[in-house]
Amino acid sequence: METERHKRRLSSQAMAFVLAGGRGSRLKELTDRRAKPAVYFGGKTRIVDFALSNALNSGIRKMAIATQYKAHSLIRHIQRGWAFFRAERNEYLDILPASQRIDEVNWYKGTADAVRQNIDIIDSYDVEYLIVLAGDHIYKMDYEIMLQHHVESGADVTVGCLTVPLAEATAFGVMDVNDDGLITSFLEKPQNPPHMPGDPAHALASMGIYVFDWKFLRELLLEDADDSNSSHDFGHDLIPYIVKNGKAVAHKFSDSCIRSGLEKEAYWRDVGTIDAYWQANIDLTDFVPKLDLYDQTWPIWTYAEIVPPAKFIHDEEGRRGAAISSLIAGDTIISGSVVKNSLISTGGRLHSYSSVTYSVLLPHVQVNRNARLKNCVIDSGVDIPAGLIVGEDPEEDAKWFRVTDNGITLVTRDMLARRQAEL
Ligand code: ADQ
Ligand code: ADP
Repeated sequence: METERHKRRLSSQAMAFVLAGGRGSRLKELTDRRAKPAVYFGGKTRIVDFALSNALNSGIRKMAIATQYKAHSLIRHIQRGWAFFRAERNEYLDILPASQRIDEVNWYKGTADAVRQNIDIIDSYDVEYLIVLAGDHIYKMDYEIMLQHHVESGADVTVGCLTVPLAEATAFGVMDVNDDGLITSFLEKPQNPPHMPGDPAHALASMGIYVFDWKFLRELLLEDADDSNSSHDFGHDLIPYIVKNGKAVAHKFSDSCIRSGLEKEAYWRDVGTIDAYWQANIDLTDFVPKLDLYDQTWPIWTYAEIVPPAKFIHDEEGRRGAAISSLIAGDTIISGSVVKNSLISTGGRLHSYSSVTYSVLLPHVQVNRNARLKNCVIDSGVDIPAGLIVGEDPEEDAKWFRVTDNGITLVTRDMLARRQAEL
């Protein structure tokens, strides 16, 4: 039965709580100095912009972002790019670094503890629903649809989920669901994940995003805080507890995409490893990428400096500077260099006789004369020396840089400094 409550836009009664405290250690040196949500993606944006933009585009105007690990560049980014929320319009975005506000002993012990330590702040916004998001995934999703599903089903918690290859399921919360969409079992990162009924190659995995009635979650967090056996984590503790003792409902990402009409094909990436990160970036150079960053109905907002346009020039010898099938951000100068199937972020400087192929360059990378980069991820601020060739001889590259099993090479400032010092 449809009630008045159903008719109101649920996003206006919801707060998004974005978890952004984890390191994302599988991204290796890319997260040595910044948290995974602060890692650049797609030539202009950072990973966290996707969850925040989804919340904004879904109509949510109360948000909080919990930070912990190496949060400086993340906080700076949020302050510069997301400072347009106005209290006068009942809009809020709070940055909540772990700051021992409650018990003066503990930093955020786990994801649930990050919410628990901020109960008073959430209370002050007087919201009906809390939507817990991870700040480290690339996808577009209309959370209003998930909120509607939550209210319609009367669930204690609604868990976003998608199918993943069974071999990858050990990195996820894996669930069983009955015909009514009720979650009947939930195993966090199981060593031997169960497959989906009738589909031995796939498992149903949690996206790590949850909708709760705030009153319900508030009670549960207080109980959990007193439980000495709990690690105070949604995936390990709270979700399995509700599956056993309450009503947990699965919200399928693919169904959600169809209902919202947002995506032709459900697209979600964890970009948790160098290989996955490289691939998801390079996918954007496809003729028709699965992730459409140019969709004006669902803009991905970010902070970007106002800079001069990208410039492509012939060098003094008349060699043409060109980019093909590539994404080139502003303030980039490509002079007598050839770029193919690559992303060049803000402030790139590419000099004569150099080439960049199937590579992801983060902001302010300089590629000097005669350097050749192939299948690389180059961290921000790296100055590639003249004549350096990366991506053609994995054994040589591995002496100085990180080369993945799939042959992708990550180069950071520290790695190059070590190389320069030893050569
Ligand atoms: P993981 O992503 O492995 O699994 P976790 O490392 O807890 O879980 O990170 C979840 C989110 O919380 C990330 O955005 C991270 O940055 C943040 N985070 C981690 N520790 C934090 C802390 N102490 N304070 C604040 N934020 C913190 C989760 C679920 C799985 C699900 C996957 C989907 O537990 O069930 O399958 O997400 O990727
Ligand atoms: P961004 O993520 O914006 O590219 P930078 O790459 O410039 O930021 O730096 C990432 C993080 O590393 C920032 O938080 C910065 O303060 C920190 N940082 C930069 N240089 C150093 C250094 N030499 N030692 C320790 N931390 C550093």
